[in-house]
Amino acid sequence: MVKRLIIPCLASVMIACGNNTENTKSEIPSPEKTKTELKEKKTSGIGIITDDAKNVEILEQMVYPANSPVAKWGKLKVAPNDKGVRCLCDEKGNPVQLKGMSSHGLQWAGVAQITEENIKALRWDWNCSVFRLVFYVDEEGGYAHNQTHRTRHLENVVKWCGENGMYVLVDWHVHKPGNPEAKQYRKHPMNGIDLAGDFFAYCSRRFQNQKHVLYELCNEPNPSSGATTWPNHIKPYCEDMLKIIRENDKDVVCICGTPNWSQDAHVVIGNEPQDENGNVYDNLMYSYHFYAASHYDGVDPNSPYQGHDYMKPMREGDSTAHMPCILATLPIFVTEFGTTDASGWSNFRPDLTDKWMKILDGGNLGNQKVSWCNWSFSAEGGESAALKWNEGNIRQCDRNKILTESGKYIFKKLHEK
Ligand code: IDC
Repeated sequence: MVKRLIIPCLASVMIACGNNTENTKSEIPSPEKTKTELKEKKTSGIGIITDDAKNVEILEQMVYPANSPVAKWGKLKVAPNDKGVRCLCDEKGNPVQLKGMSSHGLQWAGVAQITEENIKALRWDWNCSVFRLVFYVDEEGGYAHNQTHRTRHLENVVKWCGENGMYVLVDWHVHKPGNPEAKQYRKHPMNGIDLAGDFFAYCSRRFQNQKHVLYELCNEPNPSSGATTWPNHIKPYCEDMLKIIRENDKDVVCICGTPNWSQDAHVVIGNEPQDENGNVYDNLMYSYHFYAASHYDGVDPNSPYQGHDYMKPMREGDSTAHMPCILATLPIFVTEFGTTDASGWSNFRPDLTDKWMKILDGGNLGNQKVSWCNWSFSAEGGESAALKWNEGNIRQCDRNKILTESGKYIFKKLHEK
């Protein structure tokens, strides 16, 4: 197992880290570029959606346990905070900050152990208010290759999270290929189905009455399979998905992936997804991802990634790069972060993660409190994993024995006020 995973992982770090600065630059349009190369592509057009998805039975609204996050906060929305900055809010419009764990790949379920008991433990022992459910698509046994992802994982986990009053963030895990418009997602070579459209048609119809469901339209768009830009690929993709979702669920919070492994949120500013009448969609957020040892403040002497300060643009903006404070400008959700380097395998850095936590807890010009999910609730993928091993019900295990150093750190963070 480990051998199989190391190779793609190292490759992804090399691309993730090596290309970051370059790609960040190329995403900031120069005036000439705006006119020519970045002319926006029209929506690609939605492909085949199956009758199964279109006609799926709509579930009745669930009742959430008293004192649970969902009972307290209800259906979330995006609204302004005291400073007028859009952010995640409860049903009444008060800012909320969700905190929780992300699953690993469900196709490697032997290591992920997403069971009913463990969802319960995440809510009541770990104090999570959100769980991110990750659907890798075309990678080894992912959603495209196995029906049970929908019939079992999606159905069960949405139900179990609801029964425990915990929000569930359903993530369409774009990773390889890195373009959400790639045929593997939009017109699958096996059957020609618009897999992404079909997935969100199914979810948004089936769960339209559930207050605890949120959608991440695409994890980490990236250039691994060719140029993947906000205006030409990601925005048109998100507009297609929103058209589908909003027909069934007019206000569910949706989070758009951003270019360069969800690190270039700034390219969204002034160019947010719009409906057919040209109105920017409500209740939209944008994702930002970091792996603390790779995406840090640029001054750590032990890091190979010298010089680039990833924190400053989020916290206060960066005038030399003509970047406003992202957290004072856009509603952001850190749908995935790691306490290690971007491979997930090594370099656990609680000190650098702490610096990020301060920013996410409102330490930014916009006073925006940023929700987060930690990668990952599993024993896979190296030091970023929270568990050392996990065979079944974590409640019956000695926490000190099953948690990794990262797991212990995150467990503590989840209990801080
Ligand atoms: C990694 C897994 C690894 C798996 C690989 C598959 O840890 O076991 O083989 O994906 O491509 C991300 C991605 C996430 C990565 C993670 C660690 O969203 O899928 O998981 N990472 O590399 N972005 C930055 C880091």
